[in-house]
Amino acid sequence: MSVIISGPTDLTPVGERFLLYRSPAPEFAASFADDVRSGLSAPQKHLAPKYFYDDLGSALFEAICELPEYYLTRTESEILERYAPEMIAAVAHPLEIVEFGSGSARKTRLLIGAALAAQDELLYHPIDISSSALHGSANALLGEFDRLQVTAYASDYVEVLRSARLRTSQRVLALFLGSNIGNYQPSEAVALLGAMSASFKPGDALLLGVDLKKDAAILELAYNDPTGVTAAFDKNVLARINRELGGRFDLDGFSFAARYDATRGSVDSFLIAQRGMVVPIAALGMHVRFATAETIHTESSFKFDEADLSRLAERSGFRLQKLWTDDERKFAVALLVIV
Ligand code: AVI
Repeated sequence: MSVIISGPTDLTPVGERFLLYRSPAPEFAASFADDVRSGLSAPQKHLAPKYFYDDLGSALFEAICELPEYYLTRTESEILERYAPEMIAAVAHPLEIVEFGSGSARKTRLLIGAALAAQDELLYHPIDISSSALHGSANALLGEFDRLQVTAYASDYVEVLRSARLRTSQRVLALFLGSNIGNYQPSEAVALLGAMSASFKPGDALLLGVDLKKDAAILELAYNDPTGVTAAFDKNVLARINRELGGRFDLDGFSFAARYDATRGSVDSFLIAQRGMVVPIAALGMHVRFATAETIHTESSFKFDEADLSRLAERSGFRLQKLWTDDERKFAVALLVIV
């Protein structure tokens, strides 16, 4: 299969079947500084979870996925292992796969394999903030599947959607796996899925991986893991401020806790100041003041039931067509179709 570059000229050929788009870096650097400034100036201090994922943060997240308490990744893989052919068969062919936040794409190979069992060739468009993750996953997948072609986007997926940079020509099966949608506040989730449905055609589909509502103790243990990997993952955002913005956070001065709020359906993560302190951040020319026990909200991880999913689909231009779950109904992969 040969690669034809048409349309956007900002795609760079990396290999015979691999094109890469790289978002201009300065945009990200500027938004990190702006978001840290506004988040740490707010009455309830907050930092956006997307900033967890520099190289160290991504490695810590991979470690979280291996924790016995963090059942999400494992359970989603089980569901895909069992139902990938059924999922692919539920969408018309030939299809292209677009993946938002592809990461290592380890689970995606199950869907790619199932798609290539149903059609001769496949175009896969992974979108991820980390270009090293894209290189690693694309090379592994291209080595495994010789009828696969990859056009990767090293960028924030909101930016890719906003810039209308994504070019697809066949039926699209989009993937947003790993409960990533859970890290958006409900109105943001509607806006993001709405942008996805607006970018594709009626009949195109989205496979959405979501963590299901369940007992608070199980949910909280998945985040308050006893080995402290999740705490290190959260504190890495402070380390990142130190490294990239000249911050002087003492990481030992903060503890970590995650609590399930059943009313909102969200596990909320916080870094908690262990004493009063003033933290300078040189690049921002600011000093951040903390009282003892003051919190920084670092992440919400929303959980869903079927009614939540139907509502989310309806509000964002989709219809919930099918739900695949594991035997214990811990996690679900939902097929949403654009109406
Ligand atoms: C990526 N995201 C779905 C994870 C979650 O479960 O909210 C991130 C995470 N945070 C702590 N552990 C895992």
